[in-house]
Amino acid sequence: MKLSRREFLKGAAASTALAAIGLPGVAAAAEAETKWVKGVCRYCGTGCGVLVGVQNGKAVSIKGDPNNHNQGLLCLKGAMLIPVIYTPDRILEPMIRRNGKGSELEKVSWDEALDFAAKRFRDTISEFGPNAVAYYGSGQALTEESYLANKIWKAGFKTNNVDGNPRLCMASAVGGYTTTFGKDEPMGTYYDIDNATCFFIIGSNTSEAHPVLFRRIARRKQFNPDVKIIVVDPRRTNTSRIADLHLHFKPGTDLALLNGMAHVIIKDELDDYRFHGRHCVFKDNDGSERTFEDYKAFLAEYTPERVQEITGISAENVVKVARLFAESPNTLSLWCMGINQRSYGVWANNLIHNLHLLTGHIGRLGASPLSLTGQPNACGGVRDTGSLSHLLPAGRVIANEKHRNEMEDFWGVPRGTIQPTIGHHAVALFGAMATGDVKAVFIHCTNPAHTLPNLNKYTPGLQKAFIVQTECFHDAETTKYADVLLPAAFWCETDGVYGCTERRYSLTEQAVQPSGNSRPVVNIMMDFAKRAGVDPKLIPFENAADIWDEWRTLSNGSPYNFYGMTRERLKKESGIRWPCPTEDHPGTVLRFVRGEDPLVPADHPEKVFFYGNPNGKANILFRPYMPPFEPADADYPFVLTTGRVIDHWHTATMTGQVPELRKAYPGAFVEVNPEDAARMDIRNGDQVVLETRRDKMTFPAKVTDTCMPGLVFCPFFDKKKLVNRLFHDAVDNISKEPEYKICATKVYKQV
Ligand SMILES: Nc1nc2c(c(=O)[nH]1)N[C@H]1C(S)=C(S)[C@@H](COP(=O)(O)OP(=O)(O)OC[C@H]3O[C@@H](n4cnc5c(=O)[nH]c(N)nc54)[C@H](O)[C@@H]3O)O[C@H]1N2
Ligand SMILES: Nc1nc2c(c(=O)[nH]1)N[C@H]1C(S)=C(S)[C@@H](COP(=O)(O)OP(=O)(O)OC[C@H]3O[C@@H](n4cnc5c(=O)[nH]c(N)nc54)[C@H](O)[C@@H]3O)O[C@H]1N2
Ligand code: SF4
Ligand SMILES: [Mo]
Repeated sequence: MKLSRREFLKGAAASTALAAIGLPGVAAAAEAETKWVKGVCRYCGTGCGVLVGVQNGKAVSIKGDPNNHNQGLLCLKGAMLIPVIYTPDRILEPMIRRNGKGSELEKVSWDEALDFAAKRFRDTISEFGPNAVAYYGSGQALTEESYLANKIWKAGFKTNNVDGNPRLCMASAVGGYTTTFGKDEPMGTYYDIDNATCFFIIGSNTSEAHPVLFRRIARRKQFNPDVKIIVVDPRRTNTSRIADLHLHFKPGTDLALLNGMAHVIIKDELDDYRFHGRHCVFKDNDGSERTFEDYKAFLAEYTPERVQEITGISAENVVKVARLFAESPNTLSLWCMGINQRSYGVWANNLIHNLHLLTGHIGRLGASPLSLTGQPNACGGVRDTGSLSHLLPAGRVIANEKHRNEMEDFWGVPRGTIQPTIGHHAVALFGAMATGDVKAVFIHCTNPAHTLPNLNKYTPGLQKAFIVQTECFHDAETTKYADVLLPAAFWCETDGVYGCTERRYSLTEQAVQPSGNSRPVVNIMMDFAKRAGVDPKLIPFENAADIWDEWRTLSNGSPYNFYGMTRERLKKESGIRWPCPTEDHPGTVLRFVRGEDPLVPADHPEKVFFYGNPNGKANILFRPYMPPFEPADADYPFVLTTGRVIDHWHTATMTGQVPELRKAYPGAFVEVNPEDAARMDIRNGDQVVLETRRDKMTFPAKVTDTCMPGLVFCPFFDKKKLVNRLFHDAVDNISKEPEYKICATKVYKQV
C-alpha cells in the first residue's frame, strides 16, 4: 500500500494531473519497468481513456490514454484513482446479516452468502410471484453486467422490475431523443466541440462535471475568439465564467426561454425552412400532426416580453440569444441535469431539439443537440441494453409484443415469458418496497440510501425489503440496509465495456487481481441466478467477454448496431463509436447522415435521414411552459437546488478515500447570495438552517455570488448531511425522473 501510494504520487499520475490543467505531461521515471494496461476512467460520462501502470501485480500509476478522445488528459479525480483501489475501506469478504436488519454483518463464505441470498429470492418468488423481486442497477455498472441482469430478471425470473440510477439522471434525455427522433442516443460526438461556432450550454456545469470536455470547449474558444459561448444557468458557475453571455435566470423556467427563442427565430425568419420542411413533422402535445402555421400560433404567446416576465431574462437578451443560436454557422447545444432533473425534463429536452430542427443546426460537424451523459456507462450499459423497467435491448420496448417476441426468440425462451406490463421505475420501486409489494431486491453499483429523493419516505423500503448488495466500500450508506453484502471487484480488477456520451464504447482490461475475496460481478450474478432457480441454459457464459459476444450479436441489424466491435478490436483500439456493423467499419461520427452512418442507405434520396421514426422524419413538438412542481412561495421563499462539486463523485465513497480530494471539499455547505446573506446577517461559516416541507438541516454558509438572490445550493456528496431528506419526490410524468433541481425552502441563521 505504502509503495503504491508513493509511486503513484511521484509517478505518471502527477504528470497527467498537470497535463489536465494544461501543462505538458512529463514522462514518468518509473515508466520503464511498468506494464501499462488500457481502460476507461471510473468516473464521469466524458469517458476518458486511461492507462493503468502495473508493477509486481499492483496498480501503481495512471495516465491518460493518448489514443482515446481525451488525448492523454485526465482531471484530478481520474488522476487520483489508484489509491481508491487499495483503500482499507474495501469490502473484501462476503457478509450476511443472519438475524435480520439491525444485527451485525458477519463474514461468511461465498457459498453461504450466495445460498442465503438465492434461497430468499426463490422463496419470495414461489410465495408472492416474480414481481415481488427486483434489480436496481447503475449507469456505472459494466455493460456486460447490465445486459446480464436484464436477461436474468426479465427472461429468467420473469419480472420487469429492472431499473436503476439512470432513471435519476438520463431518463429525461432518453425521453427527449425518443419522442423527437424515435430512438435514443445523440447524433453528435466530441468532434462537434472542435467545430462549433456557438455553444449553447444549458443546465450543465461542464467545468466541474465534465472537466476534460470543458477544457476542450475552452480551447476551442481560446484559439477561435469569435466562437460564442452562451450559458443558461441560475448559478454563476465556473462554466459561466468563460461565457460571452450568461443568462442568470429564475430556476425552472427554461421551457419559456426555449419557446421564446423559437418565437424570435421564426419572427426574424432565421429558421431553415428547407430543412424543417423536408425533415420534420410538427406535432401537438397529444401527438397529432400540425402545420408550421399551427406552430407559429402555438409560439405566439412566447414574446420576449412575456418570457422576461416568466424567467427574469431581459427581453433584449431573449432576442440576443435566439439570434446567436440561429445565425452562428454551427451551433452545439450541451445540457445535463439542470434540464433532465425537472418535472418537465422530457419537454425541456424536446424544446432544445426543436431549436436545432428549426434552424437546421443538426447533422453537420459542430451543429448538434448533444446531451451530456453523467455516468460513465449510462449510455452503453443501461440505455442501449434496455436495462430499465419499460425497455428491452437495442431500442425495444416492453409494451410492444413484437419486441418482446424478438427478445424471447433470441434468448431462447418460450413466447410469453417476458411480461407485457412494465415494471416499477426507480422511485416507485422504493415505494413498493416500503408497502411490502416488492420484498427482495438485488442492488448493484449504486447507493440509493444516499441518493434517492425524499429519503425519509424511501429509506423505510430499504429497511423492510431483503437487500442483496454488491459494493466495494464499507463507507456506502446503503450497506447499513444490506442483508447480504457481496464484495465486488473494483474497476481495473475486472474487465468490461463502458459507453460514454458520444456513442463511444471503450474496454477496460483487467490490470490486477481482485482485492481480497472480491469477485467480478458477472460471475457473482451468474452464480446467484443459477442458485435462485434461473435455467442455466439462459446463462451460457463463462465471463464478460462471452456476454459481450452475445450482446454484440444481438445488436446486429438493430439501430444500435455495433456487431463490428469484437473484444479483440476493443483491446487494440481506444474506443469506437457505433453504428459499427462490421469488423472493418471505422465507427460513425455523424449519425443519421448519408455517407457517414452505415445505417443510412448509400442511395437514400436525402442527406439526412432520421430513421428512428418510421416516416424518416423528426418531430417538432409543441410543449408549453409549465412551472416546477414546488416553486418558492410566501411560506418557503427560497429555491433550493443541489448538484456536484468538481472533486467528489456523487456519494464520495470513492473520492472520499483520497485525502487530496477530501481536503478540497471536506463537507457539505450552502451557497448563499451576498444580498440575501446581508439581509439575514449571515457570514461565511455561519450555521444556516434549510427547512423544507419534508425536513430541516443545518449547513455552514458559503457566501458567494454563484447563486442568484433567492436561490441556495447544496452539494449532495456528504453522507453526514443527507440533503435528499429535504427534497420532494415529484417526477417527470413521461421519464419518471425526479426533480432534484428545485424545491422550496426557508433559509435562516441558526441561533
Ligand atoms: N465532479 C463530478 N462530476 C460528475 C459527477 C459527480 O458526482 N462529480 N456526476 C456525474 C453525473 S452522474 C451527472 S448526472 C453529471 C451532472 O452534471 P451537471 O448537470 O452539469 O451537474 P449538476 O451540478 O447536477 O447541475 C448542473 C447545473 O444545473 C443548474 N440548474 C439548476 N436548476 C436549473 C434550471 O432550472 N435550469 C437550468 N438551465 N439549470 C439549472 C445548476 O445550477 C448546476 O450548475 O455529472 C457527472 N460528472
Ligand atoms: N440531491 C441530488 N440527488 C441526486 C442527484 C442530484 O443532482 N441531486 N443526482 C442523481 C444522479 S444524476 C445520479 S446518477 C445518482 C447517483 O447516485 P448513486 O449511484 O446512488 O451514487 P454513487 O455514489 O455513484 O453510487 C455508486 C455506488 O457504487 C459503489 N461502487 C463503486 N464501484 C463499484 C463497482 O465496481 N462495483 C460495485 N458493485 N459497486 C461499486 C460505490 O461505492 C457507491 O456506493 O444520484 C442522484 N441523486
Ligand atoms: S473528465 Fe470525467 S472521465 Fe475524464 S478523467 Fe475526469 S472524471 Fe474521469
Ligand atoms: Mo447522473
